[in-house]
Amino acid sequence: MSDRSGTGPDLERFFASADEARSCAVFTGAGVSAESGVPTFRGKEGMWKDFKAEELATPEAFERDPDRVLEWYAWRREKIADIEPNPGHEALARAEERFEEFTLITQNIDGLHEQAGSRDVIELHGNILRDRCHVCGSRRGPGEDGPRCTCGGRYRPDVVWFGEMLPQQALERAFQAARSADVFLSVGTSTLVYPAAYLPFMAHEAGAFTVEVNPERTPFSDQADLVLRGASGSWLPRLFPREG
Ligand code: BV8
Ligand code: ZN
Repeated sequence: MSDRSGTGPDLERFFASADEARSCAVFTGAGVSAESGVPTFRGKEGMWKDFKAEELATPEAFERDPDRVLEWYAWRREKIADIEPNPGHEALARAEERFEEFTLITQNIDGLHEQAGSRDVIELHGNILRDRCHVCGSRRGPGEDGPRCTCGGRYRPDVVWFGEMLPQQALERAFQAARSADVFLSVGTSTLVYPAAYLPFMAHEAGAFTVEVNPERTPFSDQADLVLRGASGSWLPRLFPREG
């Protein structure tokens, strides 16, 4: 039997729904990686603070001054080069076994969910460890360098910039998972960036038991069935404890 020590009324409600649930979907944002040392976007130590997102994370910025944008991403790759998954990532990797159907949807581009053992992660905003040709879209993994693709186009990080479409298939799968989840968790996201931020609202509309895990309020807080105010690294291992 899993360790449900320290179960208060909040966790009771979660376990009651989770025990009944056939399908679970979890939606994560930068807050889940904060405890691994990755700065969030909009927090006080946020990485946007020296730059405006619209300035750098856009195709216009890349077309106007590619070197400046690539320098910023090189700095970010530096910052996440030797980070490790934290107990929150590990708990979500364990959560897969707990449900007949489990979908992990992330806005994060740091690859930490896969590193923690999560399989089949839906990366709505891409992955900073890969490059993509800005012209023909062909991808390459980390370590391959040289600025240009064989088609002549410049390589850029394989992430979704403001004003760019999200990968259509990934978005469709995420919408489907939100609509069919019995339990939906929204963890570590300011719930400000669309269309990803539709997901918790869609799950709530479709009747899922919705949980928000975040030390601060978000636009979704009032609709969530259960709000767990605090860090994902401490709440998630309690929601998905080690078995045994
Ligand atoms: C689209 C990848 C249109 C790149 C990112 C004007 C012009 C153009 C578009 C728009 C516009 N106005 C609005 C839009 C739409 C725009 C948008 O939503 N803007 C917002 C700001 C209003 N969206 C887009 O542009 C999207 N594309 O709409 O295309 C279109 C339509 C048709 C045809 C063509 C085009 C693309 C959006 C994707 C942008 N890419 N990142 C990169 O990273 O460099 S966004 C960026 O924000 C990251 O992906 C990040 O994941 C995402 C969301 O942020 P969060 O993850 O929530 O992180 P944040 O720091 O905000 O919050 C952290 C949270 O964690 C906080 O709540 C904090 O309390 C909590 N926390 C802290 N510590 C912990 C914790 N929680 C738990 N535990 C802890 N320990
Ligand atoms: Zn190309």
